[in-house]
Amino acid sequence: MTTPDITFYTAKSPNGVKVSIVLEELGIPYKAREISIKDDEHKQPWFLKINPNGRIPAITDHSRGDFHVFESGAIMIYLCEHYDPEGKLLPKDPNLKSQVIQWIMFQMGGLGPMQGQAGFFNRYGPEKIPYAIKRYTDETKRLYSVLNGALESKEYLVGNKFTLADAINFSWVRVHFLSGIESIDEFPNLKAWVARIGARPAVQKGLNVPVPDNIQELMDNSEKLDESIKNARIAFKWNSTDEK
Ligand SMILES: N[C@@H](CCC(=O)N[C@@H](CS)C(=O)NCC(=O)O)C(=O)O
Repeated sequence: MTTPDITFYTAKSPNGVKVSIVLEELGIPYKAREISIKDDEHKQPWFLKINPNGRIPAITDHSRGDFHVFESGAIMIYLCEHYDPEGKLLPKDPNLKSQVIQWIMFQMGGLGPMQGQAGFFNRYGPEKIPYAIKRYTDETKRLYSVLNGALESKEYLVGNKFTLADAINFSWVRVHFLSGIESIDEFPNLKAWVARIGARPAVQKGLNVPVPDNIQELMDNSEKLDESIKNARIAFKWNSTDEK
């Protein structure tokens, strides 16, 4: 196995911490490079060469000829293919591997986009549009119910051990509150799983990259929550309905 030498481009975000959780779980050395969304660093020509989609996260693997990877799910798979020889997070068994990839696709194509829109319309957007709020909140909750069902009598989504399937979905479900879904009490398996995954030491480390995690503080303090929403609106230029 090549000795890893990775730069991890990220910002405070559930898509970013998916990757830092994997880096920490696998003990891969990396340098985190915080990208300033507020200053549009992710839209600069140098960064677009790394991620043509102009979004975080992305990585550059210097030990493999400065190979760039963008899209969080693809980065997680890449890291396992090169730096997880035992198949700790991405099993070698083809059926288990397929199941993990199914849950990766579920998150990338479903949960992330739906919960992201729920958050936008519930908390961050410049207008409150009831139909959009209902549509994305209902769909996010439906996806939570799918996860809750899959976790019936199980501690992890695939093969009775922590894998990429858990890491990728956990990073979004844990911030349900920021998306306007105040509680997940109606999904008891999911709630217990969030606590279980969140208690892993490597997950805790990953959640604090590139800046300390403050989700609990935001849940406990409405003034801090309002301030954080205001800052996100400015950073992401969500203050008006004009196109960016
Ligand atoms: N599908 C992409 C989504 C990446 C994404 O949307 N990243 C957000 C942060 S969570 C971003 O960079 N936003 C910058 C912007 O909207 O200008 C992935 O999973 O990597």
